[in-house]
Amino acid sequence: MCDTCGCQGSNSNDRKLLEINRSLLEANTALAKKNRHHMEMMGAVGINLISSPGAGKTTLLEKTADMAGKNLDFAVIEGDIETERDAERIRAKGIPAVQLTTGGACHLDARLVHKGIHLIEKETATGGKKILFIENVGNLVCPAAFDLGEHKRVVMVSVPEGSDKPAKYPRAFMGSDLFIITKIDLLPYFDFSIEEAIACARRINPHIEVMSLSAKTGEGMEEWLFYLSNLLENEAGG
Ligand SMILES: Nc1nc2c(ncn2[C@@H]2O[C@H](COP(=O)(O)OP(=O)(O)O)[C@@H](O)[C@H]2O)c(=O)[nH]1
Ligand SMILES: [Mg+2]
Repeated sequence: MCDTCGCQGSNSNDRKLLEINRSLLEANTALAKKNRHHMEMMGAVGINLISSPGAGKTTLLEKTADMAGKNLDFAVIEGDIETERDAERIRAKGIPAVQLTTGGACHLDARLVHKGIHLIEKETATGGKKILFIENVGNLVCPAAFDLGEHKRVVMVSVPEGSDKPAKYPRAFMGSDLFIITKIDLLPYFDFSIEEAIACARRINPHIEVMSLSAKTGEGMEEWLFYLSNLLENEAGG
């Protein structure tokens, strides 16, 4: 019984909820392991892109296609609550893309991504090393809790969002390999502090790599392309 209000039920209900959540997450982790193996069999390195809506995930992928051209083999699994729009944007660049819609859920899970991997496999050439981007649903909270089977997790914050976001959404930074500060062409118009954002992120995750770029002007994009080609060199199995 709760000492403060005398209620009976809430503690046992909370415990049941926790148990359900735990078993859901365990099932997700098991399926994520299979996804990772599946991607490795395809010669693919999976990258899970996490950010708030509008931070520039799809634009970064479009610019990656523009700048890398045929030098980088990649495909995209798009995640959104509704619409095929992001997959259409990627396909317009000549890059294979499939769209997953969650119908309301604020994150992708390993089960949906499993479906996406089967769909994208039909769209991509067999053999050769490739990057498989998974653009998560725009949200800095729930996607952080779900392993999709990716090899690298990239968290993005754009300049207009403010440099305090790593401190406010620590879980997204805790589990990420790379932090990208996007839209740096807008730095003159916002009081965003790159130093503060990096310091916040590294207080949470001292090992997180950091990059800053603008997909609009192309500033910082070379470092990103270098990061991707290194990944293909060192991580892809195919
Ligand atoms: N100024 C500026 N705008 C950007 C940049 N990257 C994306 N945007 C804009 O931000 C908006 C959201 O971008 P989008 O890629 O759809 O974000 P997503 O929801 O994270 O996929 C669009 O209007 C883009 O044109 C950038 O580097 N600089
Ligand atoms: Mg998008």
